[in-house]
Amino acid sequence: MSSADFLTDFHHVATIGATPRQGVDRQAATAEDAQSRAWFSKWITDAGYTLHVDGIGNMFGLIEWTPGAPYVLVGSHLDSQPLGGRFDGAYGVLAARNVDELMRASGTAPSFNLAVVNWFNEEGGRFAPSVMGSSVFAGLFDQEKMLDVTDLAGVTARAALAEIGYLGTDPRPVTVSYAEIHIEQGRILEREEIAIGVVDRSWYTQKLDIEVLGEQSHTGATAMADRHDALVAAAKIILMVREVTTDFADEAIVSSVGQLTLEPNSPIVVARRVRLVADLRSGDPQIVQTARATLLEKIAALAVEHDIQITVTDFDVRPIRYFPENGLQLAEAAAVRAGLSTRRIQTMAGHDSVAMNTIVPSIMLFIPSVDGVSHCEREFTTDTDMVAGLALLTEVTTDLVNG
Ligand code: HGY
Ligand code: MN
Ligand code: MN
Ligand code: MN
Repeated sequence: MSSADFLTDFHHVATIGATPRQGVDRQAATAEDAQSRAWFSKWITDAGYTLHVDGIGNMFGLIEWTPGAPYVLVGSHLDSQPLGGRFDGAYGVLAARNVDELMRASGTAPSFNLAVVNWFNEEGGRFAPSVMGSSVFAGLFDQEKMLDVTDLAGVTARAALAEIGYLGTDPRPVTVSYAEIHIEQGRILEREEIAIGVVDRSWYTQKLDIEVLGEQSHTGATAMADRHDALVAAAKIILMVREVTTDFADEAIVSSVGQLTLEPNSPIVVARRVRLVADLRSGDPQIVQTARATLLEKIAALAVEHDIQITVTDFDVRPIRYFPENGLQLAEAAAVRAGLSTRRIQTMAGHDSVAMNTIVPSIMLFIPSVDGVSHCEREFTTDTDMVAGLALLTEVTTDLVNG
């Protein structure tokens, strides 16, 4: 495998579930996800790896150089957001698969074996919460509960995985360490013209599940004074979620409502029910807590003003997690060998490595995102930056495997 082979493979995978504007739509356990999984399975087995699929659809390609030795796990995710980017996740899976052929022969049998992983449902667009497969692997989420999670059409993750033939029963590899490379999805590396971000910690993130219950009525016959319009109140909440960030320094907290469901969603009916999901993230947990308290206060006042019922439930709460110092230094030393500039960086996006880091020492690496955009079809990273990252991941993995 050469970096040219890697690029050929990467640009081929970008055609699976491709969208009209150079994005991909491979939501977890959809037919498009199944296509990328089928490609991954063939690619892994053709290369002589053993394929395991576990009980939550995580896919592992195992190479056993040293019988009985535990595994260094390297990978990311092939699933995407709706109309998402073709680099998010897929880059890390493709890079991982190429590492074994590029690793420098150390002459002695490696201390550990290598496993390449494609995690189930990292994105959480169809089945919430995100980072699902790796969080089950790490014991952070209960597998059966996650398999019972439903999408907006009421389909369970279990049924969806069974439908595409990836509800597995294979054992999970005994893992000693984890490495992942990923696009930054922000604009720091690009702005500072740095080749590699070495992730030292994650942000504090949490979501608010907000249900607004008004009263369904006729948009024509109902007097305005008699309307209890759930959508009007929901609209005010959406603005509040954005405006609360102005209580703090610029970019100290980020928040948006990204998902809204509306009932009955008829042009001649005043809305009865709206469900909103708000995503709050900050480098400082206290800021999120303060913003949350402000929102709850304002929402309570809104419910009285509009004489409607509003319920707010916290979910998907993720504390800041720190990556181990020796892993950071291993990555930085490898980058020096590879001739790549680095800086330490806090990730604002969720990643499988953040889950894995709760059970084994993990290393998370970023390469630049053009314009810092992601989770959209415009997401872009250059071949040069991807190949540089592949070289670094190879160096890091060689070190990890040789122990
Ligand atoms: O949760 C996240 O931030 C990730 O992109 N799924
Ligand atoms: Mn990702
Ligand atoms: Mn993502
Ligand atoms: Mn992610």
